[in-house]
Amino acid sequence: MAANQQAFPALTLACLLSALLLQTCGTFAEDLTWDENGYVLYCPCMGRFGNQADHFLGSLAFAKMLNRTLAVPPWIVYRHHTPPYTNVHVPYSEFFQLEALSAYHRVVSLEAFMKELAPKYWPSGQRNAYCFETAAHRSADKKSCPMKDGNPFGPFWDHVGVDFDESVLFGGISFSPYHQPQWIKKFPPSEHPVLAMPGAPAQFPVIEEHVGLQRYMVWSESMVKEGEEHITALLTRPYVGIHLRIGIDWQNACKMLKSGDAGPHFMASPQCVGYNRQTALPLTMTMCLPDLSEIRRAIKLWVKKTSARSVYIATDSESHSRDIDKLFKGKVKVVSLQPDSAQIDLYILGQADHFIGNCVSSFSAFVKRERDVHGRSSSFFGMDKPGKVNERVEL
Ligand SMILES: Nc1nc2c(ncn2[C@@H]2O[C@H](COP(=O)(O)OP(=O)(O)OP(=O)(O)O)[C@@H](O)[C@H]2O)c(=O)[nH]1
Ligand SMILES: *[C@@H]1O[C@H](CO)[C@@H](O)[C@H](O)[C@H]1NC(C)=O
Repeated sequence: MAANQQAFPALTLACLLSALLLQTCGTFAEDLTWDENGYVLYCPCMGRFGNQADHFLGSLAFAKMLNRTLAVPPWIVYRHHTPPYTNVHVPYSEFFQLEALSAYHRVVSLEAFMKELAPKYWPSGQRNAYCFETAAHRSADKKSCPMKDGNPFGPFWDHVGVDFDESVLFGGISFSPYHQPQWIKKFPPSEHPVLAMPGAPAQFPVIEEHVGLQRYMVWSESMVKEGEEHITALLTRPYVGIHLRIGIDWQNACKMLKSGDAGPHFMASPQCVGYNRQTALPLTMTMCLPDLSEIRRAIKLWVKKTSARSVYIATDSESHSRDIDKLFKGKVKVVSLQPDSAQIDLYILGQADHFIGNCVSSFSAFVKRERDVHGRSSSFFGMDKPGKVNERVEL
């Protein structure tokens, strides 16, 4: 722990100075001592928010399994149709409290790691990349990890200011607990202090064992404030929140179900058909892509069951708010905010008195997990009781 004693006075001084100038001391100078047990770094390079969140939970578990500190990456937000027309890297703490993760495991933001620790303990010239042999075989020399090849990989590591020097390859192991001893043996932190990987050391969708880690993802104060303001201004409780994942990209994805060879496990579907492949319930087209009649049926059912006074519609495209409005003849307020930030939709759906989600969407899965943590009720289009096939009722 000698390293800590050296690092700390320097940090304290920097902290004092910045405190005098900016009054921001406590936020980034807290306990940034080097962890002798090493770090896990990764790029959340697959998918959008829902996918990244699934991967985040698995990565958090992986870091804990190896007893390494997780360097929590920023979220990658794809803003290709609205300014600034490029990838935006949003610090974890803008959406969620970084400190809340500490109840489960040691974390540091990747930004703080780069600023405070990397210059001294992971300097340029010593930055190894770690990846599967199979990933490296696709590179020109067949032995380099594809850390910065293409988008979002290149922009991500450029954003954090990292170039990689050497590649360290591995094979025959997975991220599951079964291989924990191999990881420890192969990569002792004394020789491999920083495991930096091109993608998340986790599965998609999140495995059943890690679903409960959602409880450590706690909304940031600013998100709570903004979300609550919208709820107060727009909605009357009780309210039903619905997620309509029905846009053109989703229509195309769901077409794969038609051929019949997708099976019940398709993207986030284990959340509603069950995680066990042998006992999984069938995944229907209605569950993937509910049509207007199913959307109407489910909303009507849950508005009645919960005596809801308003309905909140989050959507990737069309809100169908006129059609939904007609169902209640003005007696129930129907709201679709279509906010600039998807996280506002997630927050409002999370707080609803009942939630109707899309079984196959990881965006819905985020909401479902959060609601489960707090004991709030959820269902899916095409599945009123999660884990039970809908009875066919002709309307
Ligand atoms: N604001 C908002 N955005 C949404 C909604 N549904 C989908 N999106 C956007 O579409 C993205 C969907 O990607 P993911 O979050 O990874 O979740 P997914 O539904 O599993 O979709 P795929 O990535 O296409 O597999 C979200 O991250 C949002 O950016 C919605 O109801 N509201
Ligand atoms: C895990 O790492 C922490 C911090 O480096 C250390 O204090 C602790 O002893 C380690 N635990 C085990 C079981 O190795």
